[in-house]
Amino acid sequence: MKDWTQLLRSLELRTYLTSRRKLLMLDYDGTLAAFTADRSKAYPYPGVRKILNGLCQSPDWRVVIVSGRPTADVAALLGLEQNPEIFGCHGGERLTPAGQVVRVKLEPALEKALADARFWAEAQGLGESLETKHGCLALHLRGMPPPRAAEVAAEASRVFSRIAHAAGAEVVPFDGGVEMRAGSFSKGRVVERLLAEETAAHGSGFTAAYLGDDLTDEDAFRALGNAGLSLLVSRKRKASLARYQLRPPGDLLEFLHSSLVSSAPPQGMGSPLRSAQTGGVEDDGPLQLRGRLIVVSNRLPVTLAREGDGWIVKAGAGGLITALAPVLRDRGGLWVGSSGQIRECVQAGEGDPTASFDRFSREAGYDLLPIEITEAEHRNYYEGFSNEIIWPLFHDFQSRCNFQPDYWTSYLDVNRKFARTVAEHSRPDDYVWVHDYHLMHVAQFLKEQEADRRSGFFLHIPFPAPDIFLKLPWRKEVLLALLEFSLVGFQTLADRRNFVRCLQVLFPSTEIWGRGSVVTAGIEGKSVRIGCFPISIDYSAFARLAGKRQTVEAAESIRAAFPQRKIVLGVDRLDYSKGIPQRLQAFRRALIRYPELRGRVSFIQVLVPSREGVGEYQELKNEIEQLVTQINGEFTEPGWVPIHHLYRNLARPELVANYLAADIAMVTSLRDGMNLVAKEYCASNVPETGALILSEFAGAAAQFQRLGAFLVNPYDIDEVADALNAACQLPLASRKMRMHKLRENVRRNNVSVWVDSFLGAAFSRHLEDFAPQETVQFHEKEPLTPTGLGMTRESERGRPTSS
Ligand code: ADQ
Repeated sequence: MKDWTQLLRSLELRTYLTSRRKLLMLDYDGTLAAFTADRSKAYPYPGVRKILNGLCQSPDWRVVIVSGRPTADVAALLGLEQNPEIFGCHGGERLTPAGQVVRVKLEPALEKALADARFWAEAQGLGESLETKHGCLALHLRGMPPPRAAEVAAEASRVFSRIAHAAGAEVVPFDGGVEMRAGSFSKGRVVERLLAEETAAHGSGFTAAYLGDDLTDEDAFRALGNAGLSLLVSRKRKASLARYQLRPPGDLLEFLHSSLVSSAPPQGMGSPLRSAQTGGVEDDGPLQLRGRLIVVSNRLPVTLAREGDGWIVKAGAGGLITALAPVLRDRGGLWVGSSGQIRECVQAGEGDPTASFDRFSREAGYDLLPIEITEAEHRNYYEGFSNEIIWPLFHDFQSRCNFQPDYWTSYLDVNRKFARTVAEHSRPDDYVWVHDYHLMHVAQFLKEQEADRRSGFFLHIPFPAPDIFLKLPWRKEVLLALLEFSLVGFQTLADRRNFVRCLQVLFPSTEIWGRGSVVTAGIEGKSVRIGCFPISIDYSAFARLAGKRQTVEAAESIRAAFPQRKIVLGVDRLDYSKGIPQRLQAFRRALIRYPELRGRVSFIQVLVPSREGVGEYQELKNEIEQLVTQINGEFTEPGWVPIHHLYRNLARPELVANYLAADIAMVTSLRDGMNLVAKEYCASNVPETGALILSEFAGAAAQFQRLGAFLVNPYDIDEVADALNAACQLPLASRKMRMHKLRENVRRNNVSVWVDSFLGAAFSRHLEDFAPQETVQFHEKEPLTPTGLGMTRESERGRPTSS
């Protein structure tokens, strides 16, 4: 059974809370109120009344209490301003919000059986412990010495059962006694009835949850099944049909409070941002973001295009902008970044596009603030320090580093320039979220300029182990600069651990507190939160596009160009970290080791031009082209060319059509922060027939390892060749099972969850809410020996379908 922190992060909770119509079914004793020796004093936990009062007034909610007690008892104990609907006596009576009581008619035989049972119990001297209810008789044993209670319970069960049998009544133990009741009364039936009523009124447009604590609630959990959230309210772990456990009263109150503010997601799911607007509870709730969100990145996430004589700014297609735009819009935020194009346009005499940024800002509902970067800065800060030092070093390519001191000074100057701009355009209550390795010193320079802002930093690329990081001539300065942020976020737990180890090596007095994915480090009087937040994509945007008729047709025409062949796809930005030559070598190796693949597999490698000004990238491009030519020269047969190489930027629909057409995606980076292509491929694979070969050294591997991706060491070309062969041979059912799990993972952890969890960690008082993340388990890799099932027949291959 999963706990509250897992429920908090679950899609189930999100789905439940975001539905228009919600049915909330609650047991009373043990669930909303603690058991007491005197049953007439079992009042709700403090805080419950206030929340239920709020929920009962909301038209979105139908709150129903389902109790074994008579309805009048429950109503009196609850003491709400307006009564919810109450089913008492296990469904034998119903109290409507208008105050009307409706009772189920009892059979004479049942009434006689109840009277006989009462007679027997009174004769045993148990009259004081009896509770007579409509259609039920309960014998309460709470407060009796345990051995005596067990003895009485056993005897009463035996006698009650004998009496009940002929009358069609039931005898059921409950937490604290034993009860005889009409056979047709059960909480499960109440749940079935409520679900039927809601379905009749709202079709599938409602969600449901049931909260209960004891044996009588198990019927309700069973009746609810997968139709809603089943929540066991209990301090102890116990066997139950419920899927989640809430510990009372803390978890219970948080759940109810999340329900009350459900127009905003609950704590840990971004509520710090949104509950401020919906009036969330302040005292023990999360810290609030009161000001605006200021996002800072090297480049603005927009593209500039010609429109007539002028320019038009369009939002980029990346997941980051999609996820952040609503938050920025809600809070009237600001995005600060360079736009090299402004300078280029002015220089080329094509006019000044600055005004088009203002126009974009007005329409988007948040501001774009372009920063001017000079050519020298571009060379030294961007191409130099960022891409000739930090990029290779952090990707473990230390021998590619060019540790030029000039690069360092330029890097600091540009970071200071960014900080100055942020300071000028922000206020003390704004939150500054800085992205990536180009801007690690922004918080430090904000402080230098006495601009006191809460700030967080997210590193999109890996963080290296100490033996590599220590090579950086400015290692202490970089670490100290990062410690000026109040939250530093990484893609994976392994990156976060590397960072902590580097701190411990360079600052031995470093102390780390906490567990889970966000911890706190104390260093030289400073404290900083350090967490891991695996980035993701806008899952539904990819899935939706992949389901469109035009995309499906485009995918079909790609497939038609490769008849009767498996399509293997690689999609990368041109970069040495992506391991493209090694992948081509592995493909060649597969054709040698598994000659039966020849003529049956076609490899499409899509490369997006990148950092074309940097010499190394030009060399890499040449190396890839030579390899493609060489392998094609070696294996091409009439009607079959092994490798198709595309060197261009693809528009999103074309990219998704390629994802949809591919049987296998190869993501074999030598090192990668996360790798979004892996996630995009899965999201786009709507028929769930594809297979993913994934590098162990991509951040995505930690999440995908146990879900059926083929994990490979990209340097081991034999292993990659084996994986390719195994993926080709994988039967349809296994492919479907694996891809389904992968897609579910991406769907649940989409980019909004990432934004929410980062900002949640920046503002939450409860860092323990952030559940631990997985790391790659190198010893758990599945063997890649051929399954012996042979190549899947073409007829088995799931065809893309339109939605
Ligand atoms: P990148 O190194 O750019 O990102 P990646 O995560 O794979 O790597 O993202 C590449 C993006 O480019 C994807 O969204 C993909 O769709 C797009 N793309 C690739 N080829 C394309 C083509 N030919 N045409 C159009 N689009 C193409 C850095 C880090 C990663 C980290 C991300 C996000 O290096 O490790 O995952 O940031 O944090």
